[in-house]
Amino acid sequence: MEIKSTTSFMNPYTVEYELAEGVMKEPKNHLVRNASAMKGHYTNEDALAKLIKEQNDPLHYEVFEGDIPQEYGHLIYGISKLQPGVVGDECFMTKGHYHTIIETGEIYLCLRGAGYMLMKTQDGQVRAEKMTRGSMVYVPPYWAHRSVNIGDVPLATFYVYPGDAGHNYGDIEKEGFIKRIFRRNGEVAIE
Ligand code: PAN
Ligand code: ZN
Repeated sequence: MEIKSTTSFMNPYTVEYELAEGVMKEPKNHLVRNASAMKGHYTNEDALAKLIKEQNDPLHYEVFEGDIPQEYGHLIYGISKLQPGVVGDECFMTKGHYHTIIETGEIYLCLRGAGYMLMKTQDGQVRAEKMTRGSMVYVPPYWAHRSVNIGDVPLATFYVYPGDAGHNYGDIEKEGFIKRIFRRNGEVAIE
């Protein structure tokens, strides 16, 4: 067996999920982003500052991940769990990113909650795919992606993407996503 320098050898293994709750049992990595990590992303900066102050910088979203080498050939998988809520009237969302290797896609399977996968290309195309339990969104290569929670419970998605993809947050911090998702009197608006 030839093992290439690009791709570490690993033994197969199994991970258990609590599918109804959207929980990965015994994740190896746990990333937490509180509301303060979202400065600059929402339209209403004052509403975000108020939320951070009044609720003592509450949890915004978490990522639970397996311990997979960030290498060509491997597949990085995990659960993204985004809290419900609004900043002003804009729905809670993740920062969003392009992959550093932009020719890499991603699969998202919604396990719990309701939301959108908001996507954009560098030349300004925008798409929003609805996610409810059982929806799988294919994020093709070249599309930046951000999850948005439009519901009242956490939005939990299972994702998998190529190990060497990497994350480019800087361009989204500069460009934004063009469209935003709001909730007003129970109605969802994409504007
Ligand atoms: C996901 C995201 C996760 C958190 O694992 O990283 O949902 O969102 P942000 O990365 O935008 O903070 C993914 O798309 N990985 O490539
Ligand atoms: Zn991604």
